[in-house]
Amino acid sequence: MKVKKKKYSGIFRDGGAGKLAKRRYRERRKKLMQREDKLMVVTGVPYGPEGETFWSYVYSATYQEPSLMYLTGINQPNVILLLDPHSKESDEILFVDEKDFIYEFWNGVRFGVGDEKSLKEVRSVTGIQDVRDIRDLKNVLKERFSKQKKKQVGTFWMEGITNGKKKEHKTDHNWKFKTKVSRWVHSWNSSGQGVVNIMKNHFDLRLPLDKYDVANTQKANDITGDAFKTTLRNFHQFSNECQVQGFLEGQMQMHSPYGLSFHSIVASGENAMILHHMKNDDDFANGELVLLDFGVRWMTMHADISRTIPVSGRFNPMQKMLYEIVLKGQLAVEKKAKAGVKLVEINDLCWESINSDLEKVFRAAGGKCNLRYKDRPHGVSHLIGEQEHDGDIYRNYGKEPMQPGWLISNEPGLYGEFKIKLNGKTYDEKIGIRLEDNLLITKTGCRNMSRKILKSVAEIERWMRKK
Ligand SMILES: [Mn+2]
Repeated sequence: MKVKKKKYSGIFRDGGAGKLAKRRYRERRKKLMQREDKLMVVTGVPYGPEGETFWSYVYSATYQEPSLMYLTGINQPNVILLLDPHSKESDEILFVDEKDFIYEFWNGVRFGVGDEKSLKEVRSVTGIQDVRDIRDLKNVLKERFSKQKKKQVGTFWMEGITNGKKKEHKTDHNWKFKTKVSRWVHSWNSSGQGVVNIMKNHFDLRLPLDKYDVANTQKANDITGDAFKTTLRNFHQFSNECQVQGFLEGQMQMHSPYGLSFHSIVASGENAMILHHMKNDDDFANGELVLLDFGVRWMTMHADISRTIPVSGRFNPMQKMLYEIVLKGQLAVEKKAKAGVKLVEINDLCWESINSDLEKVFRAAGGKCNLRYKDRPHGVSHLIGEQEHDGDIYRNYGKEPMQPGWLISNEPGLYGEFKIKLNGKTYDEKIGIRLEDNLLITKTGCRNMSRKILKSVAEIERWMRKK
């Protein structure tokens, strides 16, 4: 049987929209042009799927700068998009490297220019008609800039406010690109406004997911949930963190070619008090809990899930009590989350629920605890989308009313040393418990995209018993 290979799937993510993919990306670019109404340039990543540290054997199937991915679906390095809403010539130009056939012999197809056939290839796959050599960027931008009434150029970088102070993220490629373009624009017109940030409008468009991204998110959650279920069923075979990581990630990657959302956290016993424990090299001790934070991508969307399970297959009474306190906090968030509500509000609600239950349930039963933090260990929610942590990195979105289509994490946790005597038996453990689901915000409430991922004490124990 002859199978047609998906030649461009590695460098162009159609987002599940198939034949409509080009139109979908074009619509996004048009909307951004309407909002910004100015000349813009957006850069992709300057490095390939191995990232910036190729010596550490990192590989990510999806690695494009998310702002460029959102606007074009292109997943290859050294790509820059120019948008010029007032141009009569062409309102969008894609800049790529020269076609490199030796590179392709080794690594497979990559968009490039230099000959008519290669040019046609970029046009037909991406839908962008004006495609040029990236070495011409400066000259083309200068020429386009000279025709603008507004003497400014928009580009994307991360900025926000923390503790009342303006912050700018100055270590990534976006900042480097912004600095370069800024220098150019200043040399062409020192009296103009120079470079301005399009981050706000970009995120306003990008953060509410469309129907394709919602479907992709559901798929990512389903694969992640199935991998978790299979891991539970096989858990009796594992005696350390690394075995669980290998098995769990294998199960996820078997079902998605788009890579993991992030490096999995497998943290047993007191390791779970380290929020981002990633070394995953410890053996399990009898009776302890193990915290898993994991997820896979589908297309450009992510699942970001946490579960905490007993190594033995059975929660002890103290573990169950604490687990259910966390679960209750999580359900409070799910009940309250809807468009118009702010993340800071559900954050307060969550930690109030957990802290008050620690008093009313745990301490009231004679329990003592020494938490690793004052009132709250971390925020209960972050945005998810083109990035596992999406939206501005300073999380100023927490103070804005949530929009329908936002995808948020719901991840309460409890970390510290706990001691209690129950039914004549004393339990004394350093524990980290985190439960994380992904919620799609709607006008009237939210849809829990992770609802099928096993979570109750009874379900987890049942699946860990199944051989
Ligand atoms: Mn998360």
